[in-house]
Amino acid sequence: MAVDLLLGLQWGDEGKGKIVDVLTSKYNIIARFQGGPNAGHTLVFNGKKHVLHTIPSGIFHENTANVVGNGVVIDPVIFKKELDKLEEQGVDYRASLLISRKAHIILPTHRLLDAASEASKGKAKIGSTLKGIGPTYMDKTGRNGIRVGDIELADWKDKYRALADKHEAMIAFYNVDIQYDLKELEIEFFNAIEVLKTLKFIDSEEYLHQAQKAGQSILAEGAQGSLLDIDFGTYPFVTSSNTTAAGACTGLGIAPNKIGEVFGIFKAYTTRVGSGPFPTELFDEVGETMGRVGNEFGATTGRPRRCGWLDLVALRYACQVNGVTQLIMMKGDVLSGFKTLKICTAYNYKGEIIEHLPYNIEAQNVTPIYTEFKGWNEDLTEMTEASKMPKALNEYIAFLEKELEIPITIVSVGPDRKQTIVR
Ligand code: 2SA
Ligand code: MG
Repeated sequence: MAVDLLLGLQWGDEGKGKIVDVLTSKYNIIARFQGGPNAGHTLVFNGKKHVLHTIPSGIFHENTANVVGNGVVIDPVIFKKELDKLEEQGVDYRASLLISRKAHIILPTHRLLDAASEASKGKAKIGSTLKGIGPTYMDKTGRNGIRVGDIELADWKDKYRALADKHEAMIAFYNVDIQYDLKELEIEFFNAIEVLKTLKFIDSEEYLHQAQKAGQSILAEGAQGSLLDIDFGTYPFVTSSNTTAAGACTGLGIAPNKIGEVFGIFKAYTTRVGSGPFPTELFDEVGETMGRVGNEFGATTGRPRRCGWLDLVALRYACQVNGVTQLIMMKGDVLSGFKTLKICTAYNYKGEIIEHLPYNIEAQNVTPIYTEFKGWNEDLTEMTEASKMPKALNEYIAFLEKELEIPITIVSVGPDRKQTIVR
């Protein structure tokens, strides 16, 4: 069976966790392929909110296997906290949670390096989540990283020490004011490593290959969003992994010809957390309302998210890079009550009208060109049928489908599993 992908098409926080949770009953396996504890996937069901960072969003379903793939970076300390939360809720993850031996480990010093790098940049900082993501992927591509499989080896602590010592020298080189007690951090780290060791480590590419051969269905769950992709995002204000479809191939060992549906998920408007260009960003009360009604705060860091109108130029680009076959529109309910809605359909880029995403979308080069739409006042949060959707919402959706030439098959109207309209 083909492997389906679910990817964020904007700057993250599109609602991937919720939709994976909604779709999980159709799949035998949910697999994460990139990112790590920088992600915050929020799921709401039975009146309770759950936030996952590294663990795949299928974990609350019995009989679903959850694979943390080779492309993911794992912080044992945060991972342990996630496990503790699951245990508190009576979720039995022991049989269903599988971790790739090739996934890289985030060390305490990676987190410190992230902080030092950000502090050294001052105003030009990336606005990272400070989870050590960048430094860990640097060690991966620099061929210095420590992988999950290493901690099964007798001498891995020597490798750890050498790397942590090098990191300390690097932190000193940044010459910024970072206070830390590595001894203390290491106690927590090595305790968490022992917990990690009690879980099932697998050769995940082989596991997924055999599962596929046996006819099992697999959904690859993306983290962050396409515009945060290390290659195709708004570099350098991006994360350090490939968040786009190709990342699922390298992050799980899945061949491109084994990919089936590509679910692209986007918000009916746009948000971004952290620094970097955002052409349709709003600094007025419209943006403020979106943030308030949409409860736009980082699920990992609690930072307020910047808000703005839907950017079709960027969305078109993301659909193209990912080969999206079905679109899922989130948070339609948040747009209820606006008299007029806007969609950015082109950019004025240095005086020229363009419809593709240029190399540089910094504010001084790009002015968004908008098409206006009539708003709707109906509360959508109780709506469960497409036939009940207001006319203006249908027009908004029809316009996007026509422009993107991809069907919008799901419209989400609230954070709960139940607040989902299938079209
Ligand atoms: P990092 O930590 O090195 O990956 O940060 C680099 C940039 O990537 C952005 N980034 C994110 N953007 C949106 N959501 C993310 N996850 C959390 C959430 C974020 C949070 O679900 O809300 O809680 O703040 C995420 N992870 C990374 C980040 O803001 C930087 O711009
Ligand atoms: Mg999120």
